[in-house]
Amino acid sequence: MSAYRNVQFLTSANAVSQLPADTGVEVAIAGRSNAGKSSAINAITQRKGLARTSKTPGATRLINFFELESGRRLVDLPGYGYAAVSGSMREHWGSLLEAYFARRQALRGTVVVMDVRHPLTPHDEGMLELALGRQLPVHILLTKADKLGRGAGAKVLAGLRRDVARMTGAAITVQLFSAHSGDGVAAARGAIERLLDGKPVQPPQKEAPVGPAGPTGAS
Ligand SMILES: Nc1nc2c(ncn2[C@@H]2O[C@H](COP(=O)(O)OP(=O)(O)OP(=O)(O)O)[C@@H](O)[C@H]2O)c(=O)[nH]1
Ligand SMILES: [Mg+2]
Repeated sequence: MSAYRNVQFLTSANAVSQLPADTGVEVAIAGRSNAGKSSAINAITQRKGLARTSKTPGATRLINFFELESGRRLVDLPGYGYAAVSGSMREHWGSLLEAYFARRQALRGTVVVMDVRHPLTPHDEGMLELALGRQLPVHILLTKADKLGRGAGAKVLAGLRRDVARMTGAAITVQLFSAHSGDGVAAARGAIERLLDGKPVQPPQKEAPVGPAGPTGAS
């Protein structure tokens, strides 16, 4: 059974003119080529084979749109950082992604997928800047967590949380994930649902009351 009964592939785009109607809400999935974006989409929707996965980097060459429910979409972006693509192809993808992030009104947030064994490459940092440029939240999946022991995974998680915390003012949340073991899949689905609903992935920490009733207001 799928988590989304009517989930379906909607369309592919290789140019801004081919993007589907900019209505409803969507969350984009970005990440290095071969990081595990398409596998993450399949695990989260519980639909094997919905997004095409491959051992060969560069499998996803177009922007692929999947409709979870009417007006709610997941967007599989082409992977970046794949050395074997030609320079002109890389430029084409780069400008397509920039245009998508600059103009897409339906976009509510971005999930950035990183291999837990190689997190936060310079390309990932560029992606975070692009995704955060619109002041939209970012949720990071540290995937292939099954490749590391629990202790090692927890250490990478803590380190990355520390690293992204310095990107001041940005709403970035991080979790461990594995499409193979299923670890973190339910949490990732919850995060995407919150992004689609325009809610923070992690509710803000309770702060001490300020104002007349708070400590600063007492006379
Ligand atoms: N061990 C392990 N392997 C994974 C996991 N997720 C993906 N993989 C493998 O990593 C490879 C790439 O996965 P994809 O999901 O196709 O990666 P992608 O990011 O969509 O790649 P591009 O479309 O090329 O950008 C495949 O061989 C997957 O089986 C995971 O959680 N654990
Ligand atoms: Mg892919």
